[in-house]
Amino acid sequence: MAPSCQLWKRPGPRRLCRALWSGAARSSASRALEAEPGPPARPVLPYDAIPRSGRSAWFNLYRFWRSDSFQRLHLVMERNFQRYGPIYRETVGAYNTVNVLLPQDAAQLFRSEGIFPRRMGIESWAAHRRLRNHKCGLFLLNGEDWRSDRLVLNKEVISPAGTRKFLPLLDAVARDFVSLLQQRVRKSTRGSLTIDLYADLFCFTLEASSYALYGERLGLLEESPDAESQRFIGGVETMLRTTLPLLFLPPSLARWTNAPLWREHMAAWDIIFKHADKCIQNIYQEFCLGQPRKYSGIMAELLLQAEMPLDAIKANMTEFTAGSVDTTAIPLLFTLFELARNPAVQAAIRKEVAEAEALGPRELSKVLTSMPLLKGALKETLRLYPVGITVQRYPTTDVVLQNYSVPAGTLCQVGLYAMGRSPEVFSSPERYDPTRWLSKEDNNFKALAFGFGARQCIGRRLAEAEMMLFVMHVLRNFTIDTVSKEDIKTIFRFILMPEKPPLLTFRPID
Ligand code: O4T
Repeated sequence: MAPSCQLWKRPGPRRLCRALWSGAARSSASRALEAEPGPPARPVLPYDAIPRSGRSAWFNLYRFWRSDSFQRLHLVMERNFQRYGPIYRETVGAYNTVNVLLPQDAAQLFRSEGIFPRRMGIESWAAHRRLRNHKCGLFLLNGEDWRSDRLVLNKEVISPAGTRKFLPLLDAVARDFVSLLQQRVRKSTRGSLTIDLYADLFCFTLEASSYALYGERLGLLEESPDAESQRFIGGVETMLRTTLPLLFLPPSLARWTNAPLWREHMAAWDIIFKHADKCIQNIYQEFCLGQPRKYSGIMAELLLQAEMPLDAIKANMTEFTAGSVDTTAIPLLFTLFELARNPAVQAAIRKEVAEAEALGPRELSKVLTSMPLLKGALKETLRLYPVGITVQRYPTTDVVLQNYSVPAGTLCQVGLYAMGRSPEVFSSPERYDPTRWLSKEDNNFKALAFGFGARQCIGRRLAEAEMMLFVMHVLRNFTIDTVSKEDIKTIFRFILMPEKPPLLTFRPID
């Protein structure tokens, strides 16, 4: 394929393309953070000169709706970048955005996000909270309300000290999952296990997150996982799937044009809140009867600290419970698949895991930091399969992106799926190569699946630890293989998902 730099048939000197791909551009992302941007090489172009995809907003919305393009939004964006260049404007319905994909532009958005970073709100989610008189959690809050909750939650959820406390809980669940796999292998005559792990991975992430959040096991890794938890997992999936079509329609319009979709969305939310409420009531009751002596999860710490009212704790615990299932299970599935079809990478990581284990029993956080190749594999997975396909920000000041002036308050998106597969950003982007993250090469603003800055994903450390510990224990005990070496087709349902989960074969390592 021609270097896609030439695919960008946009006006502007060809030397611009060459300049973009020289080392100069790459280091500019890091320079962009230090020095104030120098005077623009050329006069800054006006906002209206930014290339635009499709003309009429409402026709675009209709086209998207008819061709169900919402589920291929990531592919539509990738094609648009190839057609219009590294920046283009999109208007779909009432929704107008400037899309970029180069690290240096992500750095610019970071520099102009202000102290209350914002992403596009989700009206159907906020409408549910109002209807049911629930408080909003971090994801839906903005401004001072967001910041005060975030500062309290950071200590227990994402700080190194907070992470160190919940690591042992996640490790126990990862070990139990491996025991469950070993049990199943023993039952099969062939001494191996070929399985669609999709449902089991959701059970693992729900079990692990619930243990870290509430300090109690749900018992999902036994042979007959409990029905109520299965309903919850289904509820999260339904809620995410029904979020997408509602995203582009104002809820009032959605309510009477798509009553069934709206009803399904509300019902899914009610299942989610019911489950989270049960977990919260259990621990709150025990907490009132006697404070726990040892660490028993994030919620207990928040209750002990009493820096946040109970209804705010509940709103955020509900978001963490529901937000930590699919968003961690799906990258795990993609990682196992890529390790299965890249046996050399799998062997190298298995060797790294064995060497880390040979260093003898140590604090888990030290074990995890001694496996850079495994960490790199997770970064490769999130490069090729970013769970959230964009990072959104509203710049608080006018910002210059690709030499165009973008007014403050304009919704800007970094297209992560397109960035991760762009040969202008990653050499041989199709290769699953964890070592690319180890080199001293400038990787600034290239690993953005968890966002950046003060509003980056608060569940980041929880998700990374769950994935690292899971893959570490699985590779220590099994080889992973897959029949189909073909790429997995992806669809976007508010999170990026596999169209069809792959079959994986696990063989015990005696
Ligand atoms: C927003 C959040 C935490 C609730 C139910 C959530 C979810 C969920 C999520 C977590 C990343 C994302 C990406 N979308 O880029 C995919 C479910 C809250 N969540 O899945 Cl109550 N991490 C979503 S994003 O717009 C943040």
